[in-house]
Amino acid sequence: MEKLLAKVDRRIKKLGDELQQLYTEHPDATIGEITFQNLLSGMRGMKSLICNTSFVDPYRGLFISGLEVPDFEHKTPEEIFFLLVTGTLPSKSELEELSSELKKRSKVPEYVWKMLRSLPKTIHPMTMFSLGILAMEGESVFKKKYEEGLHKDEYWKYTLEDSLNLIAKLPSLAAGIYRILFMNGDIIDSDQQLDLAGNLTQRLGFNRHNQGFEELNRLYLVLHCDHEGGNVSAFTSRVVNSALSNIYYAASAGLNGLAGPLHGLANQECLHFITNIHDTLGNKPSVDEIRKYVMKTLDDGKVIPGYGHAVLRVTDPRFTAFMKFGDKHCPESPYLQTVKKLYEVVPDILKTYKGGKVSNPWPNVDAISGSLLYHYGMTHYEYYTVMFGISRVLGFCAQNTIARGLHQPIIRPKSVTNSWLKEHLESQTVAGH
Ligand code: CMX
Repeated sequence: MEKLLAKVDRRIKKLGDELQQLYTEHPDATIGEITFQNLLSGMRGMKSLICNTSFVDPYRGLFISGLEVPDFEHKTPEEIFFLLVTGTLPSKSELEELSSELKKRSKVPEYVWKMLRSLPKTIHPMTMFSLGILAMEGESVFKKKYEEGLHKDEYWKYTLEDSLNLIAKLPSLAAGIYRILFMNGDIIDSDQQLDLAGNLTQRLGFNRHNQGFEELNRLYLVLHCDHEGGNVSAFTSRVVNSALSNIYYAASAGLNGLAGPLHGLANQECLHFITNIHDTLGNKPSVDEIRKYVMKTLDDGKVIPGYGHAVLRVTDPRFTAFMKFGDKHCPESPYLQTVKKLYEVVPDILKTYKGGKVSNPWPNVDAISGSLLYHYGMTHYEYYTVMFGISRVLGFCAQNTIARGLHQPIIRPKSVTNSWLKEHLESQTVAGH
C-alpha cells in the first residue's frame, strides 16, 4: 500500500496548496450567483462543491485528470481507481501493489451472506447491495481509529483503507446477490488469479470466455466509475461522509440515490422499455413504429429512459463507447438494433417536445448499457444498476478520500422558506426602485 499512500498523500498536498494559494490571492472572489431559478430547479448548474477526481464537460463528457472516455475506456477498474484517487495512471509496480491488496481483502464476511439469504425474494437487488455494504459497517477501520482518537490529518488514510477493503469485496458481494436472487443461491469462490472484472464474471456464474462478456463487464466497471461530485449518488455519499460517517455508510447511502429511476435505475428502465417495445411490436420494429411508440410514451406523461442529462448537452461519450463495443461484438443483437433505432428518432422528438423544454435530447450511458448485458444472457434487468453501482463506488471512495485529506468541512447548505423568499424578493424590488 506504500506506493498508493505516497501518491495520494502527494496529490492531497498539491490540491490543498493550490486551494490555499487561490484563496489567499482571491479571498473575496465570487464563483457564481444563485438565482431563484437555481432554487426551483434542483440547484442545477450551481457551483457548490470541489471535486478533482473527475469533471463533466457539457459538450465533451467525462474527464478523469485530463483523460477523456476514449483515452481510458480500455483500462481496468483497478487502473481507474488509481487514476481517480491519485490523478495519474499506475505504473506496473503500482498496479501490482493495488491488485494484490484488493485480492487479499476480497472475502465477504459470512454474516453478510446469512443476512442477505434471509431477505424476501421480492426485494430489489439494489436494496440487497446497499444493505450488504451497510452490514459491513462494523468492519470500518476509520470508525475504530476515530473512537481511539484519530488526528484529522490521518482521516484520509483510514478512509482509503476502508475504501480498499470495500472495493475488494464488491464483485463478490454483487455476484453473490445475483446468485441468491436469480440462481440456485450457491456462492462461487473467487479465483485469486483474476482481476475485479474477471472475478465478477466468474462469480456471477457466466462462462468467462463467452464472446466478450468479461470484456463487457470490464468496460461496464470502468465507464460508470465517476461523474464529478454533484450527481445524486456521489453528492449523497459526499454529504454523508462529510459528517465523518465512514465509507460503508457513505457508499450505501450513495447507492440508495443511484437506485432511483431518474439516475442509475434508468438502465433497468431502458431495458424494460426495449422489451416492452419488442413485446408490442416484435423483435424488429420499424423506425416509424418506434417513433409512434415514443410519442405515446411521452403522451402518457412518462420520460424516455436513457435520454437527457443534467449536465451533458451532447451524446454521452460513454454511450458511444458502449456502441463501439456492441458494433464489434454483437451488431446483430435485436436489442442493440432497437437502441440504434431509438437513437435515430428520440433526439428529434425531444428537441421539440414541450416547446423545447428538454435541456438535452441526446442519449446518456443508460440508453445502451443494459442491452449489451441482455445480449450476453443477463436477462434479469433489475440487476443492472448493481453493475453500475460496483463501479460508482470507486468514485465515491476516491472523492471522499480526497475530501477528508483536504479537511473539507461538514456539508450544510442553507434552505429558505416561502416567507423568507417573499420578504427577500420584495425587499430587493423596493431597493431596485
Ligand atoms: N423524456 C421526457 N421528458 C424529459 C426527458 C426525457 N428523457 N428528459 C427531460 N425531460 C423533461 C423533464 O422531465 C422536465 O419536464 P418538466 O419541466 O415538465 O418536469 C423538462 O424536460 C426539463 O428537464 P431537463 O432540464 O431537460 O432535465 P433535468 O436536468 O431536470 O433532468 C434527467 C435530467 C436525466 C433526470 C432527465 O433528463 C430524465 O428524466 N431523463 C430520463 C431518465 C434518465 O435517463 N436518467 C439517467 C441519467 C443518467 C444517470 O444519472 O445515470
